[in-house]
Amino acid sequence: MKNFTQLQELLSTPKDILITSHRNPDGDAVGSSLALMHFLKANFHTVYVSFPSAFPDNFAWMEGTEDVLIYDVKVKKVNKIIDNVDLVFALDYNGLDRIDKLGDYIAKSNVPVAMIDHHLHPKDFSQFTLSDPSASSTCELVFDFIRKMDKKTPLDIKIGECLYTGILTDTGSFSYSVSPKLFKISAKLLEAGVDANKIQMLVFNSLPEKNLKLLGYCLNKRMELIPELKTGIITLTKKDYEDFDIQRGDTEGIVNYLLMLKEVHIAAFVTEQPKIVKLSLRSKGDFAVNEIVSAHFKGGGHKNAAGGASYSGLKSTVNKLKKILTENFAGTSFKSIEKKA
Ligand SMILES: [Mn+2]
Repeated sequence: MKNFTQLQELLSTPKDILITSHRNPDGDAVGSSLALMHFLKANFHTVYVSFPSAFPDNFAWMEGTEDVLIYDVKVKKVNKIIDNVDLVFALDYNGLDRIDKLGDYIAKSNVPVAMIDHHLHPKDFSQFTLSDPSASSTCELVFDFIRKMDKKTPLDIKIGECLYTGILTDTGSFSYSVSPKLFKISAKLLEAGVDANKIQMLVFNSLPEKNLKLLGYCLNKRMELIPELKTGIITLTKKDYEDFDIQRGDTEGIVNYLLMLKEVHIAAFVTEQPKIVKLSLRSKGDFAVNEIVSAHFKGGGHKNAAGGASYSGLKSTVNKLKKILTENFAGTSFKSIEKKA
């Protein structure tokens, strides 16, 4: 970690701290933020947590969620907190532009920032930085950070549950981004008392009925396969959003179903939002979908999982994507990947 000693020094006496994570917080965002909150509180700091927007219901069981301040609805309160804290933690995002107006306010406040994150190409905005794109999750890095700060105290079970949740969701239940180190950390979390079955149930087996119906609809009515591009696309219109009463988080993970098909190497989930069209891309093997979204759809992410946006309509966005994939498919980069895959 860059400037770890200085951060350790700063945290050696009780401080006021704000922990932030990204919009549409996922298991890793919520888990890493709350785990760090519990750790810092146990070390006599005053800690606040704020996300730009609300988190899905299946994470509400984690201890501490009731204290999370959603910036969209608590702007003034959080701004006042930013004015008064000694330190802001930036977890699971790599630039203040990723958290919209919350990031603008933090940038203006000149408060020191400590970033812990695993996304590629971190921006230069933090005084203290733990950035490792090879890590499975921010939770994995928060585990490292906590152990580095305090080697002696046994890991608290509520910290363990939060960290395990982020690891579980960011690795698709240990199906990608895994490493020997990650399994060692996970083993330590289980030794601390984390019940892996319980968390699997709480996070993945607690869907409302409408989500399963929406998934069925996406696969049955909204899936397009393009064998020559090894691509699958699912689209949702504004009307679909109304018909299924789709809320934030309800479409999480749907794109991954496309990758279950042997012939699909690139998966796209394209949805019509009130003002923009959103794209979520996934891939198998070496095909870097983050390069596609950063070059053409004002987005970014990881090699195998990235997101972006378009300001043209749903159909023209899909057509643009197909054209880009056709060009990439003809290019040498994709052919070399095909051989490997
Ligand atoms: Mn993450």
